[in-house]
Amino acid sequence: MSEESAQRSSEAESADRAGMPRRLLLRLGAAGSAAVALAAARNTVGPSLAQRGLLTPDGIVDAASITLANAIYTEVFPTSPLILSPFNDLLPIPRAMAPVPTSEVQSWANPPGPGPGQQNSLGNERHQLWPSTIGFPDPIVYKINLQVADHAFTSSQVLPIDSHGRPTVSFDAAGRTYPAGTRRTLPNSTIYGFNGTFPGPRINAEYGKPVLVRFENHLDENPLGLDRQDFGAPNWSFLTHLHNGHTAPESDGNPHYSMRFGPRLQGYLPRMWVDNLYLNWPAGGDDREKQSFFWFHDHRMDHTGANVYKGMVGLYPIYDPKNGLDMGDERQGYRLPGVRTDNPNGSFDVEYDIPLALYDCRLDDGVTLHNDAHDAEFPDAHNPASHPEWWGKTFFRHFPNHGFVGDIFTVNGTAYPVLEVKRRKYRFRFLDASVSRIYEFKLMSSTQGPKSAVSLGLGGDTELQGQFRIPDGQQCMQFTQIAADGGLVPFPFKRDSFELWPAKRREFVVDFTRYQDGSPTTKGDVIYLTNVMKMPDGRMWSNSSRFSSDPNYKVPVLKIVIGDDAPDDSQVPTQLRPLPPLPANWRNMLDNRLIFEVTRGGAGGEIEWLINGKPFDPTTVATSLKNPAGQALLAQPRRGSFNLWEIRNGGGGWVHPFHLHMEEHRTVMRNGRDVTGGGDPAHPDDVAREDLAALDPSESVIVYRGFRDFVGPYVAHCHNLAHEDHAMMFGWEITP
Ligand SMILES: [Cu+2]
Repeated sequence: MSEESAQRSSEAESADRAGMPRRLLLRLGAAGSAAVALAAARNTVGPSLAQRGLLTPDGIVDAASITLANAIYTEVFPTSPLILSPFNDLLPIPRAMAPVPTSEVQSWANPPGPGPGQQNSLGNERHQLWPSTIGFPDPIVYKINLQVADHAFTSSQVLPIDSHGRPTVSFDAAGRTYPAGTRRTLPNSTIYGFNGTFPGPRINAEYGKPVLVRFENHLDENPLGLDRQDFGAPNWSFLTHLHNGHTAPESDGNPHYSMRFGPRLQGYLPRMWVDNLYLNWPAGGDDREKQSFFWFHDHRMDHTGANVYKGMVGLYPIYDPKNGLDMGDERQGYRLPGVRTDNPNGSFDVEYDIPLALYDCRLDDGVTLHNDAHDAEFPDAHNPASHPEWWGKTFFRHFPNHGFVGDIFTVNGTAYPVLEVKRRKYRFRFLDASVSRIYEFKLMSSTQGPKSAVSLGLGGDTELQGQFRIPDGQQCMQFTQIAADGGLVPFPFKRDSFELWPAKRREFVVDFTRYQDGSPTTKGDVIYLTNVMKMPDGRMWSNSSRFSSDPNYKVPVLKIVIGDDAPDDSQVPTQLRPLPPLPANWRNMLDNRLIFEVTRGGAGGEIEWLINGKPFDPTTVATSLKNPAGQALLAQPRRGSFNLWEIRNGGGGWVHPFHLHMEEHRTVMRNGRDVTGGGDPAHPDDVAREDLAALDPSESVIVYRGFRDFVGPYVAHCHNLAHEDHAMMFGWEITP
């Protein structure tokens, strides 16, 4: 969409809702906004399909359209060039971002504050709950600009290869062609990044100390004159969600909110800003609801996957200073690994406490056709076409069918990095920031070291995914899990491997002084963080430890080198954070539960993925399937209530990482079995608080959760971002 047409649609959106103030809309609820819903659905279900004449006047894709829509997908991906010197670039470890000094904030033309119109640049919102209301100090202020920038995934030279692993031709932006066998240096990829970096800034937060981030859109500026290619929200809008902060709707960055309030668009356009207020306050003020690792990422409707893949990822570990329990100081509280340094600028850093954000990508080979249902939104690309001028830069297809998996695996923005550790314990905070890929990690040693899959005679897209193997890799250490999505678990537990689904966080302590057989490590020893899950496409894995493991699929993603001894005051505690109470009579709530079934629809295209048979409608709340009590309830809980929600995977051989915003849940039943006394062995984290339900094919979970402290619109959705962007999402709302 051009800037001009973005402006036009912005005006149209505003006109649609002119004179309809927020409170009125809230009161109108689902029934009253039905008319608005229909109009909005036409705008949001699929502009590109509409432009191609594939939408019928009533907004339903007809049978002929389905055939056409299916015909316009190209599910062929390029093979990325082979990285020739992996495991040489150092793992980037983001330092804590500096807050904006108070004096500077006060000099802003529109400083943050609790008053009417102070929450965004449109002047139409206020913060629902300013920190003083709950006895908290004013927020620490950060400023993050959305920027066009460039990023290098590796400093290594590369060898262009085809899907059989054979050397092939390559290209450059100047129109030159290089013969097969020519080693190349990669061009930087264009990113849309928080402050222009990937991953974006890291904010080290603390409970009791609210944070306000002013996100400001500068994506209309392109100072380096970079090629924007054909993905990323076409109108350059953004919508930032702190996953899974206990946050008021206006700061939550979700499209059920943004289409109705605030920007009244899928996201905030260039030159707009929004103040997201993160109270760093646990749900219900209950310490047992405290979490430990958030991330902030784009949530712009219809282009979340593209925007996240284009770089909109930031890290937000949250510490708990109360009684020194988890404040980044291993000498007190739970004594988890971490040595804290308070910086003069008000931030703090914690050594031995390292976030690891996993992200897979593909680089353009210059010959693969760019072709999908979104092409009309990027007219400058003249798709369907191949783009030799983009050779070596990130390749993305919106791909409503199978999702999107890359063949280069990166950690903290660097492909196949190396980390030197001291001989002591570390805390690792894992995050899957990938569009669709699920990982399963083990810690392995290897005498022979990594070999390229090509050099082992392997070929074909699936076998080349990950590029490298450690054929003689053997598990040598265990992980001690200390946290899941929802924060510290009640008791640490050991794991030989763990799965990491999109948007999931898992935290582990790893002791680098000893191997699992008890023998000591020595300086210079090498350990590989190794992915053993083979996932050929976004549907699901073909091989993992749980299902037909492939002993040959051992892809090293991070090389860890043992260094010198270092003091270690940390301990692995026997107990961590207790779970919030589950009412003894929770089974009595089963009949009245809300039921949401995620399925693959028959319509394809923009509305391929459905919940309870419907594509996402941002203007209204979803309706539950009929529950055992015979009711089809609206997803409209009252503030302060608790309920059971069932999420069903409607089958078809797909897995779905299903995410519910705003409060952590606890799984009470999986596949009809009570798991409160101990999880399903396949899902050991069911005993933890989570915000993401991992659903194997045809599985169902029933979760218990609360709806506290705020009112207004939220969403729940599949976090396979290709599914989310093609309508597998629903709106829900907390009413006063
Ligand atoms: Cu899904």
